[in-house]
Amino acid sequence: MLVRQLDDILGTDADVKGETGTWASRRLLLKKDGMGFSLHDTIIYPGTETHLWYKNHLEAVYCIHGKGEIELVPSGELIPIKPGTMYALDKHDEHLLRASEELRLVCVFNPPLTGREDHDEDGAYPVLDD
Ligand code: 9YT
Repeated sequence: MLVRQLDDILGTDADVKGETGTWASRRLLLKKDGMGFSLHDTIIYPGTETHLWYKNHLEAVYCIHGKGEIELVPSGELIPIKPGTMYALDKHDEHLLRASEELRLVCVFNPPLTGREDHDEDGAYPVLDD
């Protein structure tokens, strides 16, 4: 059984800050843990917009704090995000994620991330081996 505390991850290699400067991802479970998914406690900084397009991954997101919205690309459809909102990018949906207040999101990735992945210019993560 694996037991981890967020406090033990802060400031380690599993505490990843995006190059965009718009988010921090505290990676609680990674590929090496053998669960078949990775699990992240993600902060989206207030007043930011992040372009995301996970071409190689499926992501489910559950908001536990804050306020924001998603704009789907190219349709422009707006989806509000507040505590209790879950969204799953089951179609590798391209989108813009905006935080009007700091968002705290529980994020699950399949396939699991391996470590310190950051977004490429399209907002995707590469598929990496350990
Ligand atoms: C919602 C989202 O995808 N934000 C970007 C960071 C990502 N969740 C991660 O690596 O934890």
